[in-house]
Amino acid sequence: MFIDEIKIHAKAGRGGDGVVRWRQEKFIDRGGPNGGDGGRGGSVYAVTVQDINLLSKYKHKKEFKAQTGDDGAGGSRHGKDGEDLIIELPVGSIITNIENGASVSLEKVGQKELLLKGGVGGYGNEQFKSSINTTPTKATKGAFGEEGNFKIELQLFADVGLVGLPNAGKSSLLNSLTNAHAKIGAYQFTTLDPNLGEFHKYVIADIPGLIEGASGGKGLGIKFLKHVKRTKMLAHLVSFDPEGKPLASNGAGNLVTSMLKSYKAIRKELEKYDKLLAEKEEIIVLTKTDTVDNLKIIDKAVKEFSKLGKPVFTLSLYDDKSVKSFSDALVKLLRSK
Ligand SMILES: Nc1nc2c(ncn2[C@@H]2O[C@H](COP(=O)(O)OP(=O)(O)OP(=O)(O)O)[C@@H](O)[C@H]2O)c(=O)[nH]1
Ligand SMILES: [Mg+2]
Repeated sequence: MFIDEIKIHAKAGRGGDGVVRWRQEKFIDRGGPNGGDGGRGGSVYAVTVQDINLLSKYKHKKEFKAQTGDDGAGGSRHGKDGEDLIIELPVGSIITNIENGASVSLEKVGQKELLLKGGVGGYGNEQFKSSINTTPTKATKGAFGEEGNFKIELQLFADVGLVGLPNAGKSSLLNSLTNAHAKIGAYQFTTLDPNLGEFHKYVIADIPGLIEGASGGKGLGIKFLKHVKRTKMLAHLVSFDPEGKPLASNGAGNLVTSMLKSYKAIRKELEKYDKLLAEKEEIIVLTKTDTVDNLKIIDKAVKEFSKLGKPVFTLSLYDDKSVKSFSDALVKLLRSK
């Protein structure tokens, strides 16, 4: 299952204690102080990785703890530092410290952020040696590491987000343009989790679950709309074969009208969710042209959709040329940004 929000508790390591030790010298009962300092406790870091399914790995792991520093030792030996704890999180994660509200956004693979600092080690008695006190019996304890509760929320980053009614052909298009292997089915809501694919160094996301009423919770509701938020451009797919009905029963006018209607219904959901979403750059992709016998219907649809003032493309997955020319146009569009 795709998980895009988790809560965790994390704790940095406590510093090791400083110790009181004495040099062993012949004939001297108590040599000079040589108790070493404690090691630093391990810190907790978040590191960004590509895998968008990673949060599900933490479903049952809610506690994270970095290593404690070792105590100092005689012979001025410094305790070993505790190992840092690295929590891998998917790119697009927003980490919020629940107590103080501080938040950091992971936007690039490899990005590393300090979440909690390990405690410093305590001082050994050697540190307290001075001209007036040559035999200090004082050492200090290691400090506690920071700890905190965090909310981690994933909001995908994508260059293109595929939106549209169920069955519009979003996952099919994602698979044919990218390395993705999204599930495809001749029924609605085949896709229950977002899928990502790489397209000429850009990322395309298949955003499932939009139907009329989605912003009010219908279908998969708004669960995935947040992933559209940080998507640079929307490709809105509208199928020539929305219900799988034979076209004979549909006049050209009827079909194009119903396509416009379903387009507008989705637009309304986007707007209701977030005005900014609706203002995003959008291209319109009219899919499944192979299901249309009368080419005039396609022309009419292109004409009507073009009135919206956005780029309009037509394609069929059974027509390689149409996929290729869409793909070329999309690359061009993305590169022009
Ligand atoms: N005839 C035809 N069928 C297509 C084309 N593209 C996709 N399909 C079919 O349409 C159905 C739905 O395709 P999907 O890619 O699963 O659609 P989707 O938009 O991802 O659907 P959801 O995941 O349910 O939102 C599948 O049976 C596909 O084989 C096309 O160009 N022509
Ligand atoms: Mg799908």
